[in-house]
Amino acid sequence: MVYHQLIITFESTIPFLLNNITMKNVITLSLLALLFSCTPKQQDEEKAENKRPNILFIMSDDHAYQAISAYGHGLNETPNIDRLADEGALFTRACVTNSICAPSRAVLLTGKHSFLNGKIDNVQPFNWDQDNFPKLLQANGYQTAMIGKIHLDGLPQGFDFSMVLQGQGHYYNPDFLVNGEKKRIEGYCTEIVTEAALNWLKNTRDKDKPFCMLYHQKAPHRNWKPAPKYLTLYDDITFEPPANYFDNYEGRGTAARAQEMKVDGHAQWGHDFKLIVDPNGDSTGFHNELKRFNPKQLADWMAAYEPKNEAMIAARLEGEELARWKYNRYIKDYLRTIKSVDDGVGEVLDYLDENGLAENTIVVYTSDQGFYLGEHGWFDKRFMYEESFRTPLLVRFPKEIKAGTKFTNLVQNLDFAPTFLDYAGIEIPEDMQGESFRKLASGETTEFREAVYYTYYEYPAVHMVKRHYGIANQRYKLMHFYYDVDEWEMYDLEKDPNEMNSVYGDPEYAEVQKMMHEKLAKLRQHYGDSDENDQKFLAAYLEHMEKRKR
Ligand code: SGN
Ligand code: CA
Repeated sequence: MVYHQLIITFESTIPFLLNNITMKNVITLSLLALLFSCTPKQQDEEKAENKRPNILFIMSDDHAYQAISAYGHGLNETPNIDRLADEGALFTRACVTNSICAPSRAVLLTGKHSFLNGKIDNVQPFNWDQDNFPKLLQANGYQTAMIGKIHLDGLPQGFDFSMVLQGQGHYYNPDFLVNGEKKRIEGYCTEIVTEAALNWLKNTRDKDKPFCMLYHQKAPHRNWKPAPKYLTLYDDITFEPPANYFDNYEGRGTAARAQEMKVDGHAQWGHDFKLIVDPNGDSTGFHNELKRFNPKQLADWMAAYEPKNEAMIAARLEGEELARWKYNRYIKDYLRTIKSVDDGVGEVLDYLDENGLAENTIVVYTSDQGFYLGEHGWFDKRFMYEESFRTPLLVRFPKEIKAGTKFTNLVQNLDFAPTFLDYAGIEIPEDMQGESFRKLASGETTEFREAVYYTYYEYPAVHMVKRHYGIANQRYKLMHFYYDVDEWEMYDLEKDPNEMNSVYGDPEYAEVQKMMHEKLAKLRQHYGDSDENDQKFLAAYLEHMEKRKR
């Protein structure tokens, strides 16, 4: 076919050449043409057609959907992450089962709720011996890698290659466990993780096997230290805080008032706002964090921050003005760290393009949970309120997912494991609790679960968000806060999308309330959760914390 076309082109454009050509030359020319017309990229693509798909799972830490431009909040630009929505699907109401780091990752790996996989909070150990989806992929011929933050102690199981931060990890000059061996790498964490991911893709993996790579950034986790090249990004902009930044928590229960996660109240002068000396002239202790920097990193940092810090102190801000300054310092640093995450996504997407892998690779971008960007006056997460209950989710798989699709379904992080197994053609174990969203994403069905179940346990602890569980469907959300309170809250998200007024106990909602209680009881039973579980985990947590004190 290609040969034929070549001859026709030759005939029509340069006939005199053809007249003078011998048969031997024609054969040589046509072989050459064949070679050039079928580039290595196309060859790869053709081979890939019959292959099981690769999985590139990109997870960042605490990345709020409000800070991805594809979600349309107008805060920042993330052109590379947005590509996944343009060329694939954007899930607008993806959510988590437990809005905190390590438990969220345990749910991702196991496809089971926290109360079943046992990792209920950030502090108690995770059992790596249990089944996880990378183990199953690996056993079925996949090459697997885990690079970046996993926040689960111990040597990761299920990976041919692992390079993981220890615990939270550091933004500057981080320590990694590379296949179990400790190694400090000089540089900026987000860039190092991207480089390692590319290196594995280019040089390490067995190219004859499908791959599954978990590429996990630490950013934009607290305390939001930007890369050297983005230290002054947004310096010329003033951000307007969300409308409910000055929330007074009327209309909600004790839990919303008792938290310790206010930008103007709980965030710290040093650790969060990066002042070395606070407005009273006292040392904040932040200089200790800078001891990790090398001389060049330190010089760049000081040059970028100190003039801004000095100007702020000289301005003697108070009240609302000070609260606005704090919001701006917070949001700018947060968004600066995201800029590096987005750059990294661009680099790996380019690699897929350049190597003919884009067609047959499922690319997912998500976060371990959402985050408050000043809504209700907060940073951090944990609550079942929308900003932290939801998480960004963008999925590209050109073979099955139509470009530019949007889904409002209640997809959960619980669904990743079964979904990936489904794509890989591997049987989904009976005890996985999530649901594959493959058919939903491809448009083969519009049916999906109607309501989701949520649990949160880490209390008393940093940020003081009370223990709670709840149910959400498309319109309503019912939550129960327990342990040192016994309070219910319910929200009508259609009328009150920012969850400013609980309608629990409102006679107008009596029917809805009854219906939601019934659904919640059913879901708890369906997933195997109960008050006894809550009490058991509470006792275990309190005992663990007691031991840690001793
Ligand atoms: C650290 C942070 C907290 C954060 C938890 C959990 N403090 O303790 O602000 O809520 O991690 O985050 S910091 O001093 O380390 O910045 S999680 O993402 O790992 O769950
Ligand atoms: Ca997190």
